[in-house]
Amino acid sequence: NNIRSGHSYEKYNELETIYAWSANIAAQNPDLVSRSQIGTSFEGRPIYLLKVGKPGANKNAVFIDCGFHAREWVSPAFCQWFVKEAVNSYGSDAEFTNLLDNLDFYVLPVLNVDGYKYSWTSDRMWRKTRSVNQNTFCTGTDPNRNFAANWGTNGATSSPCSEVYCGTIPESESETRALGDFIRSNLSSIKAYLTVHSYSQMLLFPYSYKHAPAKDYDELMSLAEGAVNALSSLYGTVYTYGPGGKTIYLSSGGSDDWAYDTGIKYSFTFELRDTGKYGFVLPESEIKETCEETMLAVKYISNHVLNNA
Ligand code: PAY
Ligand code: ZN
Repeated sequence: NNIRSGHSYEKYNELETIYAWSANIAAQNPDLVSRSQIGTSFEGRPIYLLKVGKPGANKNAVFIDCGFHAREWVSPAFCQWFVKEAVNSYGSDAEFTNLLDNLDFYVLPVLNVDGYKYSWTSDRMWRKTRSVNQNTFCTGTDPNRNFAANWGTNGATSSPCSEVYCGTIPESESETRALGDFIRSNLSSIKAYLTVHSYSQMLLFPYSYKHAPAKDYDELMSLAEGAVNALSSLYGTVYTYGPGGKTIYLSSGGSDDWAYDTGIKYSFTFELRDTGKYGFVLPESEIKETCEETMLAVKYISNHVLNNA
């Protein structure tokens, strides 16, 4: 696909390439895709959001973000893949066409744009944002510890040098604030919140900040089971699933718990391939299979949202 020379769905793309790709795919599919800027990063970069779906009145929406953590490169690759599949499937694949006719998908290809850039130029293992902290040379806040969900407690610290630094206040980061503001402004339509990370091969739902079960535990557990079964049906990839706090570890300030407590029932964190062999440095040769299998889980959840929300 030569939308732009240099862009490839089966490679990791630089930030500028993703920016150009997002402009182009919107320009080339105006009936299905539109791009807006929901904020600006600490270092001044735009944070773009794609709205994907056939325009219509009173549509419910599924929100998908990628690139919270800089080093999790397969995550932005998935968001790009999702938009490609949507535009290629509309009008030819009955299931996806139905989803796009009846739901909007908000796709945020890279939230932590400064961190993503830094992971290409300076430190492949960078995780956090790139905001400057007071009284230290340590840089950045963990965007997934920076939301108002038991903020600053389990699995987070107030030490700016930590990889899980929670920031000075909830949504202290321009990136998390932009996300929070957009979701609060569109709360009546957004029925699902999907945040895409790597790695571990897990599908997590609230809560991560405590062991107590969420009110919707039974429905979320069976939805996660169905989504994971769909995912595994393609290549046999083994996923574990369950509440974050019991399935991976306790952590506070996560966007999934915040979205859930804000009223978005269908709130999930995907941890894509692998289970640690390559970890964050998943080879490009696995992008295609990773994205294809993840599509099945996302479509499974979206169908449930369409039929139940
Ligand atoms: O919802 O429980 C949750 C989030 C858990 C993730 C987090 O720590 O924010 C899990 C990690 C991530 O994707 O950032 C997992 C990776 C492998 C890590 O850095 O430990
Ligand atoms: Zn992550």
